[in-house]
Amino acid sequence: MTYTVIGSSKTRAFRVLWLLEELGLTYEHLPLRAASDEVRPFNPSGKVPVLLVDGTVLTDSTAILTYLADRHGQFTFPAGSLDRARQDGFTGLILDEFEGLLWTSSRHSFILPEELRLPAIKPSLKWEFARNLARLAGRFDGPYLMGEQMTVADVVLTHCLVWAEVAKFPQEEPKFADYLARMRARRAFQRALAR
Ligand SMILES: N[C@@H](CCC(=O)N[C@@H](CS)C(=O)NCC(=O)O)C(=O)O
Repeated sequence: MTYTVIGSSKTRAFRVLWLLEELGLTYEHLPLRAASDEVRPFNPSGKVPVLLVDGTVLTDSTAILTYLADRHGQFTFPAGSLDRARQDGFTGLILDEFEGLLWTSSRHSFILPEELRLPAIKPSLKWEFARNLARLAGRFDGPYLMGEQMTVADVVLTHCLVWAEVAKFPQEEPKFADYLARMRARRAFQRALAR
């Protein structure tokens, strides 16, 4: 299998680079700019990440993470198990309750045409983010979302917490401050960051 990751580590491509590092796999990295003409032949929307697997195009970071975890039998519970259904529930929740808010904020900061940006939306996004994080903290025992096993849901959550820091979203849950520090200290995370 040859893997080629398209997208800079400053985008959601980071998730894919990090998981590949965790899995100890070799890969090529093309840090092409999101929404550029170079990306469109692979993904008509221009969105990254894209993963090429022996030339086959895979899109959407969560689908790519799930494929890699299933394929290599790590960072996931087996498909069809109840634990996997709970894991996928966490992944869906993170996309819905954290990534969605961050991405809406980004779109109203620098993605949408300037005349369509509504900065007034940001306080409500930040309020929701803080409420959702407090709610998740209430059901988080650690060390990972699913307990003792780190899964793709942790890759997505950690990436959202880093993104929240950059976007100046509130993160006042001590449990997640500790979690983020532990995740960041992972060698694979550091290697992906160095890309
Ligand atoms: N759901 C997709 C979203 C990908 C996405 O929107 N990526 C951003 C960079 S983080 C992008 O390419 N934006 C360019 C655009 O929206 O035009 C995924 O998780 O891969």
